[in-house]
Amino acid sequence: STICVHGLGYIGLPTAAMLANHGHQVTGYDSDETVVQSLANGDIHIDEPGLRAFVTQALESGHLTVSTEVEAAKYQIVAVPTPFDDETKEATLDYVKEAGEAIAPHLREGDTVVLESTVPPGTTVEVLQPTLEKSGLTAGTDFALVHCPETVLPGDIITELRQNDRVLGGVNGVSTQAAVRLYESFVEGDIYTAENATTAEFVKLIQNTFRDVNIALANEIALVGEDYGVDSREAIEMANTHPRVNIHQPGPGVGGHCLPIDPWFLGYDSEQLDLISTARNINDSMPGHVIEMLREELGSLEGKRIALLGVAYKGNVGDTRQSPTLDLAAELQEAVADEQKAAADGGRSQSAGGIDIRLHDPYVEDQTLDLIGLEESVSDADAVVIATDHDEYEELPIDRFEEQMAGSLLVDTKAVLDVDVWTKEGFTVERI
Ligand code: SAJ
Repeated sequence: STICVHGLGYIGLPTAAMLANHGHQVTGYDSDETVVQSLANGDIHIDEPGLRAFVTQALESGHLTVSTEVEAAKYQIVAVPTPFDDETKEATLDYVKEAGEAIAPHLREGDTVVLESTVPPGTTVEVLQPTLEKSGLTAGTDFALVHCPETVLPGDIITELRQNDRVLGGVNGVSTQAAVRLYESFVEGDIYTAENATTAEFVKLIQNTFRDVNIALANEIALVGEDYGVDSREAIEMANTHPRVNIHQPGPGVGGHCLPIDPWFLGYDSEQLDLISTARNINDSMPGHVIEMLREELGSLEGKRIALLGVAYKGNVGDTRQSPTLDLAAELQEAVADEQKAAADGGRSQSAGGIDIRLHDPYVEDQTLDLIGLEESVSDADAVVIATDHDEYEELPIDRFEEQMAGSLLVDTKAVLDVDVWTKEGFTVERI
């Protein structure tokens, strides 16, 4: 079939390549000329294992072309960003609307439009449908309209795109079946059809909410455990031997572009978010807890040098979106500014220092972040915080740390270090 994929980002690009590599004729559309230009030159702008070869294969076969022009196609797939406004706690649906408006003039009878972007319940019908119907065609009768949420895990996108089960829901049964036929062409998992598009939207959101709330539970358990002097990770491992218990892992917060955001989408037209919003707030409070842990050992943070190892939002990826490490860095700066203000208000003299935060990450390539080498980052550090569970951090060079660091405090928020080994060498290892 001919397919036009809207948005060549984390989801749209792998999806377009997947469809092309399964024999479909695909146009990848993006409104950003630089994205399209670099892809046309064979440059893959998204950092994801295996994606370069996968997209190159699709481009070289001629089944995938990229363009800044929307084309008429049997299937229109929308995979555009739905950014979240942190102030209003609402989704920005402008890109969904724009996609609909871009598709409308090309829409023909018998076409199918699929929305893959994660959206608040009701968006397919209330936001996308009216913009598409400006074409004069009616959803459900003249063209099919369906929501089919993506569920892939960054770091394993290509495999999960193929293997995960999919849930899809259309504005009517004919719509749903039209989309089933498309996804059947590459999905090896099961395809489930929801009652309608709003249900499919809801399903996606509660999947990520489930994970977020469970991580909040793990984080709260860790905080309670600290009050009792209990190692929560050991306790969680023991608890999880029960056949119906599966507690998640505590950490310095929840990052990425999904879990910190999607639960709020459920509040779009509902006042019910109570446990869900509390869970969000617990997860958001974890960088603050790391600061408390540092203060407990170091006292004042003013004039201190702290190395933060791992800037990506999770292990073994280079993605820094909503990374807890960046929140931690910002909150450390604020904490020291508050210390200085309190000192000034109390008439005490201030040291000129501030706080020296050093960032290291073997995966992140962001030039704006001022990342430095591992040894340089820990050199003269009063404390090192391991904030992301990259595999590399399990094998940190103890002798170099001994030589380089000014202090001996390691805050291992993800429990990657062998505590006994490091303690034996004289380090203080604190875990969440
Ligand atoms: N985290 C914990 N403790 C845990 C598990 C994770 O603190 O026990 C943290 C991670 O460190 C990270 C954050 O949670 O900061 C999110 O990581 P993740 O691996 O749980 O999920 P994402 O955001 O990479 O991808 C999620 C996935 N959703 C679910 O597993 C339900 C993925 O399948 C979705 O496709 C993706 O969101 C999305 O795009 O919605």
